[in-house]
Amino acid sequence: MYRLPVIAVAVASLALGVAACGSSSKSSSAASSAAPASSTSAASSSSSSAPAGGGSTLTQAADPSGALKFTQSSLTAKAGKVTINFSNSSMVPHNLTIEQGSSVVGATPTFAGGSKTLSVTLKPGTYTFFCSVDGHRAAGMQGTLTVQ
Ligand SMILES: [Cu+2]
Repeated sequence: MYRLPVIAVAVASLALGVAACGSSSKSSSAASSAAPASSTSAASSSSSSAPAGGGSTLTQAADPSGALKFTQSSLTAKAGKVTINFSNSSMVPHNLTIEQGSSVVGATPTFAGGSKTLSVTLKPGTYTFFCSVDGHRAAGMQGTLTVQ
């Protein structure tokens, strides 16, 4: 009768242990202080060495007056975990979708009035961000995200 709780605790702590190990081994490398080698024209598409932990936080906003555009047409981030705080204070529903080639790598929900946070792990490269609401991208609601 009292074996069940013991097993449950064991399983739970095992899961915790695995999760802790996994996340710490990825993010604990304290190499983020090293300056990136002077960027020779963005041709390096290889990701041989794992990106250092830390990551970048970006902010982006939809035009507050309701125009179909973002306030910034280009964003730059460091490779690794990229967090984007997207705010939309207008009445027009928008989202922020990130795409590389034709593959969506992440998106916020569509919303109006407020802000959403999107976290994605990105390798160096050039990405496109846009609003996937019908017609908005075509109207100009897009830009470039460069990950270094
Ligand atoms: Cu939109």
